[in-house]
Amino acid sequence: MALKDADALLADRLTTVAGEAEQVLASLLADTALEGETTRPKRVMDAMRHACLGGGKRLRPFLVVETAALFGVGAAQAHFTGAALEFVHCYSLVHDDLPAMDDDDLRRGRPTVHIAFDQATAILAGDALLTLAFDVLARPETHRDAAVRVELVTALARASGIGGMVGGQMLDLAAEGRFGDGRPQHLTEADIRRLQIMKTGALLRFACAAGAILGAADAKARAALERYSHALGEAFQIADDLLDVEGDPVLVGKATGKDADAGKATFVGALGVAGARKRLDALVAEAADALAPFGERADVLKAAARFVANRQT
Ligand code: GRG
Repeated sequence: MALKDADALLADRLTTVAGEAEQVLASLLADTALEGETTRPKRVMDAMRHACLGGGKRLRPFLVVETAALFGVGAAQAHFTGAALEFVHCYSLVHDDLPAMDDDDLRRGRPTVHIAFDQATAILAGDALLTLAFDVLARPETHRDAAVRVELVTALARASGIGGMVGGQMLDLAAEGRFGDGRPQHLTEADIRRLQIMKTGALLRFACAAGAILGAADAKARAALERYSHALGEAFQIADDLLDVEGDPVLVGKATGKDADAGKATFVGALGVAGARKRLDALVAEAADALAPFGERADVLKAAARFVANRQT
């Protein structure tokens, strides 16, 4: 497929999947208490909906849906796993925005949860989103086979927990000098890569692994998607670092210029803007190469790597 056709297909798929994801998320965030629950207090439910609905590119659900499609799994089924992942992503943003973490007032162009509500509600909304994610993965609607559901639960727990996103966030805060003498640590490019692989890469890798898990993919296909998602994750982070330096806060939907102010070690800091752009090109090529075994069926995922690398939001 020509690049411009693949980009048009991607734009169409991103819009469609985001619309579907919004509906699934909204239905999972209903006020009605489920079996085993007593009641769902309205204030924290409102905060969870504020965190999850009406914004966001839904890149992670998109990756689950599109990788699952490679193995013949329908979107209606993949969306439950996509929603679970989006809940973890949204919880991480709510907690990351808190004053004790990155201290942001604006997210997705709207007040962050602790500004729109209060800090205690934001902490509880994040906690409830994280636990809801695993509730959703454990439901039969996610997959009829309980062994598949257990594999998804384990993979998401590891991607989001101490050896994944939470661990990466801790390394990031430590690198800022939060826990020592207050001076930022010097990180090598390899240190920055490891931090990124954990903090932002782990959830993106889970998104692609989830498609393969749902589709009972063989080891070769799983390895190809793992290679793709590694390249995509690094490209995503470099693009994020570039947006912080060069992005338009109105388009990005949050404050920019924060990394340098916080003394954060970033890819752009390590490689320079030109070096970061060169690395982005290499990662987009690597992502496309990794998907070669799937042929044209993976064109939309190749286009997603280009989109992630060039994104303005
Ligand atoms: C609080 C445990 C804990 C972890 C926080 C993800 C994270 C770790 C912090 C977010 C800081 C940040 C802005 C990282 C850059 C990558 C990132 C996750 C950007 C936001 O993701 P997008 O662009 O957002 O997919 P949307 O709004 O489109 O969903």
